[in-house]
Amino acid sequence: MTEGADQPIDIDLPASLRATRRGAVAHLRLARAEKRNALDDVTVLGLETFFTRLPGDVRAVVLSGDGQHFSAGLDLSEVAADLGPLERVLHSRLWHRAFEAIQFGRAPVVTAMHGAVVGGGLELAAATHIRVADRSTYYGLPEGQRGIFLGGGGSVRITRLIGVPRVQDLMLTGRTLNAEEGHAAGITQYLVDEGKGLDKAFELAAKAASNTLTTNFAVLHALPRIAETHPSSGLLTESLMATIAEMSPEATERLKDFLEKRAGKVLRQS
Ligand code: 1HE
Repeated sequence: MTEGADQPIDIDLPASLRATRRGAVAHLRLARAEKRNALDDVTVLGLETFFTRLPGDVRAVVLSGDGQHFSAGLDLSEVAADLGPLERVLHSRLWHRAFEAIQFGRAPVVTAMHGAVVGGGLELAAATHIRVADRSTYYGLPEGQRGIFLGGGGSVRITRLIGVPRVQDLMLTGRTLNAEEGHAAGITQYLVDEGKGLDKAFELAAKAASNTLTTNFAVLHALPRIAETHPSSGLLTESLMATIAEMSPEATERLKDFLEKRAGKVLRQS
């Protein structure tokens, strides 16, 4: 494969999602720009399919949105008035399933955001591991104004990112946060100039892809669970996970490389 050239990925996806790969990094695009990447059921199911069927040699994923906005959230045209309560609960559970497949999937996911990141769009980004925003990005939770509520995991994940008081403010008042405010609040780990988000996301994904599979598994699956568990159980889980990671053949190689001066040092970055 030519380094840097995008190759197709053989997963059957709806037209609203487009997947390619660049070496070990897959690129998944929300490709419904004419509807501002509003997330309809077909797209949410497609997200679940993509993240559960990711080829084993894909080591990281970049997620982005086509057009002027990352995502306008839930496709409001699908909120049918005649749905019963159970159908509505199951609809929300579909989102939960799809986003769990992202958060607890096999590969780290870096989201490149721009323009509107609202409602379910922000819930989607919150299920990924690293968020990069360019300066055109803004965030909102218009559920409050639409007469609905979070349903894609936002009350769990967005509150953990920015805290209950900020989520209450966004939902009660319709306030939006700009890219700088969102960064200060903790939504993003990286804030870059307009148009530079995708390059930054690929740079970060390539770094994550170069880690060992065991370390990335521990970071994705063990770390968030340890953080939520009772400290004494967390510490035990940490020791067990550390043992598994240290005993992987790649770890032995990497530790030897460092001790024999073949590995990079941890230097200050500008
Ligand atoms: C949509 C949606 C949508 C756009 N569902 N069709 N989300 C919201 O409340 C956000 C609603 N959207 C907006 O506020 C604006 O569209 C944007 C600020 C994101 C972009 O504005 P703009 O001027 O670029 O685009 P537009 O003209 O508003 O939209 C273009 C088309 O997309 C238009 O359709 P058209 O047939 O007239 O061309 C819009 O109707 C359509 N569109 N957003 C359906 N969201 C699991 S629970 C999660 C709960 C939520 O996510 S609530 C938040 C819903």
